[in-house]
Amino acid sequence: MTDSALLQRIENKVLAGERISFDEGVFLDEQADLFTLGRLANVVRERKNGNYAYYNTNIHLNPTNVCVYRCRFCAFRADLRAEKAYVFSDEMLRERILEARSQGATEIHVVGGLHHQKPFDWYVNVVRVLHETCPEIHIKAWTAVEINWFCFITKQPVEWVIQQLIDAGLGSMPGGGAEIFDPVVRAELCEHKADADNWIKIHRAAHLQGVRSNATMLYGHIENARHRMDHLCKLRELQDETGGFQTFIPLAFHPENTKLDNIPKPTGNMDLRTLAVSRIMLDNFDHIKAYWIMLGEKIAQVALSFGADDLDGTVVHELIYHDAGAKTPEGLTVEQIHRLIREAGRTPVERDTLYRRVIREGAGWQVGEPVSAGLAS
Ligand code: V47
Repeated sequence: MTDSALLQRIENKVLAGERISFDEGVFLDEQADLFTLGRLANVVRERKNGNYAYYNTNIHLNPTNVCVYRCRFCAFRADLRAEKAYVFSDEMLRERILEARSQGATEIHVVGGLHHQKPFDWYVNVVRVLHETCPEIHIKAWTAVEINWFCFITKQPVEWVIQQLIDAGLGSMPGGGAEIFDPVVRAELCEHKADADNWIKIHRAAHLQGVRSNATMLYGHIENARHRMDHLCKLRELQDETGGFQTFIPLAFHPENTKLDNIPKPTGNMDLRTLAVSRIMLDNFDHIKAYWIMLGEKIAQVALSFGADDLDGTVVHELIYHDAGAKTPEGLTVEQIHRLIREAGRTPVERDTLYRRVIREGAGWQVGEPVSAGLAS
C-alpha cells in the first residue's frame, strides 16, 4: 500500500471511530504531516469534549527531594547530605495546604523523592496531615514508583499499601514515573526503578480499589516512535480493562541540569505531533492534557487544536521542571488561563481532579456534574 493510501485508510478509521493499530500509529508518528495529525486529533478531541477546554485550581507539593534513585533525566533529586536536600515538617505541610485553601485550590498534587530514611508511616502521615487540615481539598498523591517503593519497604502487597493511603485521605494518583515502558530505554533512563509491569500492576490495583489515576509518557530523549507506540498501546490495554485512567499527559523532556544535558529539548513540532498521535491512539481516554508548565503557555495554547482538551492548572510551587530548566512561570492566574483558552477559540471550564465542574460562589466552591455531561459520547 502506498503511504497516501495508508494515510487515507487511517483517516477513514479515525473518522469512523475505529481503533488505530500499533503499526498505523508508528506510521502516523514518523510520516504524517503535522496538519493532518492535528486535524485528525481534533476530530477525536471534539467528539469527546466538544469545544470545552478544562483547567483546575491546584498547588504542588514535593515533600522531599531526597531520593534513592538516580534517574538520568531528573534534575530535582538530591543526595541525603546535599546542600539542596530538604524534607517538609508537618508544620510546613500544613502551611502549604492552607496556602492552597487561601488560593481557592481544589487539588494538591503531591510527589517527591524516595527518602530511604523515611518509613512508610512518614508518607502516610503526609497525606493524613494534609487531609486533616483541609479535608475539602483533593489529594492526588504518590506515583506508582513511590507506591512500588512503599511495597518494598513494608514488604506488604500493593492493595494493603493503597488502602492505608486511602484511609489517610488519598483521593487519586498522578501519572508520573511511567517514563517509557520499553525495558532497554528504561534501563538507560532509570535503572532499578519500577518497571513497566509494576507500574501497570499498581495502576490496575488502584483502579480496582476505586482510586482513579493519570498516565504520562516522557518523550524527546533517547526513545523512538516504536517505543512511544508500545507505551501508548500498553496504557490503552489497561484502560480497556479497568477504565480507571482519567487523563494522559505527554511530558516533554527538559535536559538542563540532568545527566542527559547533551540531548536538545524537543521542538514545538515534536510536542504537537506527540500530543496529536496520543489523542488518536488513546481512543479510550477521555482527556489529553497539555501540561503548560513543560510545554510553555504558547505551545499549550496551540495544543488545544492538536488533540488536547486540558491545560492542567494554576500550578503554584512546581519544582521538577523548573529544576530542569523550564522557563515558564511558577504559576498562572485563572484570568491568564481563561485568556489562553478563549483566544484559542475554546470555552474554559474549571474542573476538579475527578473531572467534575467546579462551581464558584464568592470565596467558596462546590463540585457539580461531570464535565462531559451533555456531550455526545
Ligand atoms: O515521572 C522528571 C517527569 C514526572 C524531568 O498526573 C521530567 O496530573 C521532563 O508525572 N524533563 C513527574 N520530565 C511529573 C508528573 C505529572 C506532572 C503534571 C501532572 C501530572 C498528573 C503528573 O516528570 C516524572 C518524569 O516523567 N520528569 N524530570 C525532566 N527533566
